[in-house]
Amino acid sequence: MEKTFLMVKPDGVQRGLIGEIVKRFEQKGFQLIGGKLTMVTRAQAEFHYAEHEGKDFYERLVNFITSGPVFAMVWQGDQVIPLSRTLIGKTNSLEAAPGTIRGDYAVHTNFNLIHGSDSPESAEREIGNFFQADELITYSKVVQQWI
Ligand code: RTP
Ligand code: MG
Repeated sequence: MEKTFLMVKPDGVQRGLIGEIVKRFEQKGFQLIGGKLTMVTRAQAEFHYAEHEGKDFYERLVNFITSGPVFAMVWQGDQVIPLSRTLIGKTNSLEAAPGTIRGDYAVHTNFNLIHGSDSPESAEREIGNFFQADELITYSKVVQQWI
C-alpha cells in the first residue's frame, strides 16, 4: 500500500489548522499510520529540502520550517501520493484552487501550511527523516473495503 509523508508546517500549527487538515485526509478515506508534533532540526530541514539547495528561497525555507513545531504524519492508501498533492493544492498561492487546503487557507506561497511528498522515492526518504520504523502502526480498518 502506498505511503506518503505529510507535514503541517509551522504556520498551520500556529493558526490552529491541524484538525482541519487531518480531517480532510481522514474524510477522503486515507489511513493515518504515524503522527507527531515535533521541532524540525536544521539537519532534518536541510535533508528534507536538499532538492532546493542553492535556490534563492532555500535559506528562507529552512528558517521557516525550523521556526516552530510542525505536525509530521505518515498516511497510507491507494494513490495517496498524487491524491494528497491534489487535496493540498498548487504551490503558488495564486494558483491554488478553492477547495484545496492551500486554496482555502493559504495567502502566501512562503506560508502554504502543508507539505506533501511528490513521489514514492521522496516519500520514502522523507518518512525516514522523521520516523523510526516502530513509530508506524499497521492496523486494519473495518470500512476499508468501501474506499
Ligand atoms: P512542499 O515541498 O513544501 O510540499 O511544497 P511543494 O512541493 O508544493 O513546492 P516545492 O517546489 O517543493 O517548494 C518547497 C517550498 O518552497 C517554497 N517555494 N518558494 N519561488 C518561490 O519563492 C518558491 N518556490 C517554492 C514554498 O513554500 C514551497 O512549499
Ligand atoms: Mg515539494
